Amino acid sequence: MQAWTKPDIPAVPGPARRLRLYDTASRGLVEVPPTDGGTARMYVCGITPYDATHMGHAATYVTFDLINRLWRDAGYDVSYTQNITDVDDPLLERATATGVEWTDLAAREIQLFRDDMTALRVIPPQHYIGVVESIDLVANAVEDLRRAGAVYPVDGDLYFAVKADPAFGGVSNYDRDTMRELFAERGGDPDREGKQDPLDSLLWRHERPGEPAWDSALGRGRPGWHVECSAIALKYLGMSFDVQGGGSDLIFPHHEMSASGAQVATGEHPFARAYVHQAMVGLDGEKMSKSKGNLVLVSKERLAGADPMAIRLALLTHHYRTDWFWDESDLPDGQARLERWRAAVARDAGPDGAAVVNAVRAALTNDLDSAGALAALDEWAATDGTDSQAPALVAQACDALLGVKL
Ligand code: 5CA
Ligand code: ZN
Repeated sequence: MQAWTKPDIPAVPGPARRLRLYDTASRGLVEVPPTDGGTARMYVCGITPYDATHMGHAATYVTFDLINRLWRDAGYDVSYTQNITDVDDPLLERATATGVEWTDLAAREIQLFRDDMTALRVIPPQHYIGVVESIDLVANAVEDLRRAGAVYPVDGDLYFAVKADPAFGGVSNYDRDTMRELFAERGGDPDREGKQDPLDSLLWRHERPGEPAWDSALGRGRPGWHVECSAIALKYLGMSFDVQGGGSDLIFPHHEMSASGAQVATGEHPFARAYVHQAMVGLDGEKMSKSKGNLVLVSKERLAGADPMAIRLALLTHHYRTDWFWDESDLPDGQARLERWRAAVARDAGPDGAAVVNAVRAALTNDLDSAGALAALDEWAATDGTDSQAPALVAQACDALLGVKL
């Protein structure tokens, strides 16, 4: 699948820093990649394209964009893969409910997502991979699991036996009761009869009337959700890549299951070196979600005249590991900050540019302290100084490190 337009990324002078991120699996900060130089590899779970990009999605993709930018700043080549869940129950249900072809709905929403990402200056992945174009890949991944003895049928569907992975549970660290509850809430089927363990997850769903299906060695049907991300990540990144990312709603079951699937299929561990999760963005006291419909949409705000850089700044005000609620003052505040910074970089001189860039790098590489980075820049913008190089340097750093073009 074609991704979207890559923004320019200026090089920023001065010493870069190594990135430390909070890893959900080990419950602590880890340095990723663990060594200097070479390629840093990241997989971020992409959209299910049945509705437009909301501020929660945007927060997620901007967070992982910061990681991408900090790695590039530190001299790594970045290999970035993102999937698109372009066939799954919620998409098919929405298409039926609104009387459109599911393929048309997906194509329309994917294009809107590309436009939103381009406007927000998010660096595109090198591999932007849909499930529909990966049916054989996913079917082969299920075959690999079958060879590893981890697959059994239930009424013609195929299931992954979680007991095949001795490390199962090690991504989320949740207890069984919590896992079971979240599994039921997030697309799982703990109570289906015929399963060996309530937590076993669907790998392949045999064809049902009125549903899309593809021929494969597994029979006619379509892939389950989790195995799509194991298969796509393994093909484009390989095992033990640096960062597996997504929103915290994916910790369980999705990231637990996709890690287990890859670990059992390859006999290697771990799937990823760090599991990094963006906290949930909500509206009016509830998680923002396509299924609830309580959405603030990036495209709608853009259409109403919002500067995408003000949207980006509004998102960056919040630390990625803290849940927060979108508020109607967020966008005007982002716009006001953008204008202050634009005026500041238009000056002939300002306070020490190298010092503020150093402070921005220090904050961001410390588990993406974007609020700390913004505070350093706010202070720089509000202070007079004599460094005539500073305005250009600060504008470059905002662009390259924060993705905010002034
Ligand atoms: N296609 C799957 C991942 S394989 C999926 O979760 N799609 S999604 O469209 O529902 O979400 C896309 C991305 O945005 C995921 O990484 C998800 O965790 C994240 N996300 C969804 N809602 C929010 C929210 N309210 N706040 C922050 N991130 C969110
Ligand atoms: Zn995923």
